Amino acid sequence: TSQKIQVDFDQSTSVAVMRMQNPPVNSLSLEFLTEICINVEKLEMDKSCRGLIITSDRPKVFSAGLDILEMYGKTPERCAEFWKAVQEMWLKLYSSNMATIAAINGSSPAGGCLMSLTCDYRIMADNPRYTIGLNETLLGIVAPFWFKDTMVNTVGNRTTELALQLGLLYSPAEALKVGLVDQLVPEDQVLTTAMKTMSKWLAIPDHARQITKSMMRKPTIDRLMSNRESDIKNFVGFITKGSVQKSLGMYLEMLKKRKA
Ligand code: CO8
Repeated sequence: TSQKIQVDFDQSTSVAVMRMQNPPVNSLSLEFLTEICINVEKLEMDKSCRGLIITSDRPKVFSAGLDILEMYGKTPERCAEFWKAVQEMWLKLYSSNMATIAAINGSSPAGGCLMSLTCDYRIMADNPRYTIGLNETLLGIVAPFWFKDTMVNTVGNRTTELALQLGLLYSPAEALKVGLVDQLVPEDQVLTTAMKTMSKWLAIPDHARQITKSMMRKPTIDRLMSNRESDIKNFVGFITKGSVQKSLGMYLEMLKKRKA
């Protein structure tokens, strides 16, 4: 049992709801990523669990993405360990046999957006204060090829090209328009809509749905699977550069100032 992830599995519906509760903003630290992976793996192995809904227990934020502090002033060894966990989270979720739905009840930048993109369907709260997108370039960093692939698979090449270069953070209405999310609902209906939608997905025979999902995603998954080590090297080499560390430091400063 963990404190940062709360899983409620309902035997009668075969659906698990995974709530992220890592204050203040569900940022994905090494420890938190590890907990997510352990919990997803447990559900994956439980054959009675057919559907997974991922949501946030925090107000206003689904997930702030990767914990920037895990990439700032850390040793190369630690960075490598962290990146391996990010890969693991993506691999587990993107290749899950469960039907997965992201109930996006708050902002979802960068790694948070990636996490929701691994799901089969995305429902977002229709609150114009929330944003979603792969905004890495705003931090002076670059979304890796498999982040890019996941986005291309969802919204196509041109939209991804614009979004990634400009670090676009979309409002819910804009996200719906480009297909980054599938549906908008009032804030208090995100989870209930996810439950209702899940029953539609679970009406499809599992084996047919699973094979189809795998057919769609396998080339993308294989690309990382066969390049994990070089992707880690690449990340560590990039993130530990002085110029990149400087950009991250400035971004952290900006986050603090914005608050004050
Ligand atoms: N990591 C670490 N700390 C964070 C993060 C984060 N991602 N996001 C917010 N925080 C901190 C803030 O600095 C603040 O700290 P403090 O209380 O000490 O001042 C605290 O969390 C609360 O944040 P806010 O006051 O900003 O909370 P709000 O509710 O006003 O806003 C947001 C929530 C919208 C999530 C806002 O915090 C935000 O925009 N955060 C930044 C999100 C972001 O840009 N994330 C990108 C992370 S990079 C990533 O995920 C992919 C990297 C791929 C690597 C590729 C390299 C090669």
